[in-house]
Amino acid sequence: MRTIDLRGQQLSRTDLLRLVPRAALDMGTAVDRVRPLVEAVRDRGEDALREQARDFDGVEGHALRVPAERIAASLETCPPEIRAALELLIEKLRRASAAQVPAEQLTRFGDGAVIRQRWQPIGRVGLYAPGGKAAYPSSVIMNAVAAQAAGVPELALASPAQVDNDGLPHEVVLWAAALAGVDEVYAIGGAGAIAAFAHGVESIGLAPVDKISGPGNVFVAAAKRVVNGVVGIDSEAGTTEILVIADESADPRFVAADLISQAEHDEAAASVLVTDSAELAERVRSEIERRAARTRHAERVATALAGPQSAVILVDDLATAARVSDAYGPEHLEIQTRDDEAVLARISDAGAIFVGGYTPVSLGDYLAGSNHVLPTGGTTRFASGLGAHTFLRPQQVIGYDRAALAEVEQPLLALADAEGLPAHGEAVSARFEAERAGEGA
Ligand code: HSO
Ligand code: ZN
Repeated sequence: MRTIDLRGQQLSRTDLLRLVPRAALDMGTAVDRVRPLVEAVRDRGEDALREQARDFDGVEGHALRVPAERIAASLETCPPEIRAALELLIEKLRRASAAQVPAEQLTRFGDGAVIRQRWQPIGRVGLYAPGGKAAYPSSVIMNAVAAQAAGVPELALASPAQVDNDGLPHEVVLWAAALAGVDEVYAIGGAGAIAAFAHGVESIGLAPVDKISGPGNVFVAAAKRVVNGVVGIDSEAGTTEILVIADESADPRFVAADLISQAEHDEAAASVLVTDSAELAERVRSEIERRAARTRHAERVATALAGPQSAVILVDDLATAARVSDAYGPEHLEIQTRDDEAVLARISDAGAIFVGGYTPVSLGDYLAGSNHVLPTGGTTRFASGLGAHTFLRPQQVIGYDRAALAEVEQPLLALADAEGLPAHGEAVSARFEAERAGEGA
């Protein structure tokens, strides 16, 4: 990991935005690469999907739609401890997701003037679970349970076809779909899946969705950006990032293990340590060296940690560490310091925040009860993680009676006049014309 030494410098927010490490492949480039794939699926449907499955997944002649019976039957091969773990995840996530559903709100401006704000679920949602370098049953559940908590009536799931599962998605993905109660599943991956959700694919009975959610690599995130507007999307949940703010009180073994854990996802994953302790930085480095060599995906981890997106950043104090973190806007932020709450109070931009030495990101990836589909690439400045709210739209329902309308008539006429739109005012006055004609007589 390279070192970025920011000590002894007065740095503005603009400086920090420039200095924080970022991935070599930016979203703009990824968007240019996936646009033709998305357009091919829009224009040629199933044929284009089959070409892409052959080129990217190495699969041909497979069923693009997984038969519902096959999803249910998959559970027969699910080992009991995995099933129990998936069920525990579902149960915890259901509780936390239910708490994300806001109650209907009522604002009264007098007796006959009421505004109701109701939260309306999206009608049909496409959920994506990646399947390239790993299988992601946990992501299936993160998506499905959040959508179900919102009351979404129709869910479709897509995950890449696997050579070693007869062109079906990973078997573990089918287990998760079965346990979460998702029975519309497609063996389609990457940008093609996003395009198929957005535009629909008639020949396989895939109707277009209203919103797409789910994590993926940078190309999946880019494809979501391309179809945004045709359909809604959740956040741009691209390649994983972890940023740890730690001081000398942190345990270097914990910090190292957590930085490695997210590097395991992808060569382009980002692991960043921000610390005011050069000594801790050194100890974390040697822990990483020791651990990273022994882990199963040692090569991938080494590439991710050596990449331009990963770094150890040295700062003068934890207040600066918080500013650096905000400039980065990490998907996952861990705080392991003497006073975590004080650091937390300084943080504005992060997808999810893991407080204290016993709250590793991988707890949140699986079983904290929180959702692991989170914004990346600095988009935490304006986007949030997935939750029931992702699938809900606030709708205002307005109801005024005659007296309440009469009460605002004059100021409304003044506004209509100010905007030069008199027919707007007349639409209100028209309701009182008959009465006034009577008065005048
Ligand atoms: N850390 C990933 C989620 C995940 N990890 C799934 C393991 N499985 C992105 O937040
Ligand atoms: Zn993870």
